[in-house]
Amino acid sequence: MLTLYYAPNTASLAPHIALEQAGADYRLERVDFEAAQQRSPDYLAVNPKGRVPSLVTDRGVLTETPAILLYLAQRYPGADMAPLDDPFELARVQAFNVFLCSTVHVAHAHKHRGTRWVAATDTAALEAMTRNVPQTMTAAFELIERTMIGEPWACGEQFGIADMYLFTMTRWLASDKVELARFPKVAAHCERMASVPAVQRVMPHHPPRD
Ligand SMILES: N[C@@H](CCC(=O)N[C@@H](CS)C(=O)NCC(=O)O)C(=O)O
Repeated sequence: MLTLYYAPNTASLAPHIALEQAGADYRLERVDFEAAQQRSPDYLAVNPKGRVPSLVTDRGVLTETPAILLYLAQRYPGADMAPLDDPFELARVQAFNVFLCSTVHVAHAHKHRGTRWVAATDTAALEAMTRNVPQTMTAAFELIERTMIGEPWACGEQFGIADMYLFTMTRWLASDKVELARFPKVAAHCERMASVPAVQRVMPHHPPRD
């Protein structure tokens, strides 16, 4: 039995979809951000980084969304969530996901989590970081739209872990004040994702948040 520590509509949506797509035996533990539960001693004992997602496995805890997604793809090969037998194609999927993790997620985090980078007392810097989020998220999604996204799925023919992660971040655009309609391929991908049964099953756990 796997346990996914999650918070609604955060990066943890992606592994949640993967667990559902895989038909995995799992349970959910919600981390209440409003109560700052991610920084509670109990949760820090699970994940010292104080972030979600965390996946508790029979061999220990996994963190970092791209790592969790690849683990699930490998643990459930029958679900065909990544091109496991093709090193080049698998590296392309990882490149997609690492870009989402290291660039898009970090750009988005500048909105509310600026104190990771500057002092909490530096309100001018924090406000400037928040103000710039629409621009940095737009730049990242322009790159995805123009140079990265495939048809019909993020990496081409095969539906899988990059789709789950891209969908997760696409859903952040509205709250980041970026119009999805600016990116027709990403918008079509988001619509396609909404019709995937595994996505439909998890969405009640992930209402939009600011
Ligand atoms: N690099 C990590 C980032 C995880 C992360 O920052 N998650 C956010 C939610 S989307 C979080 O837990 N934030 C809580 C906080 O910063 O206090 C990953 O890819 O899993």
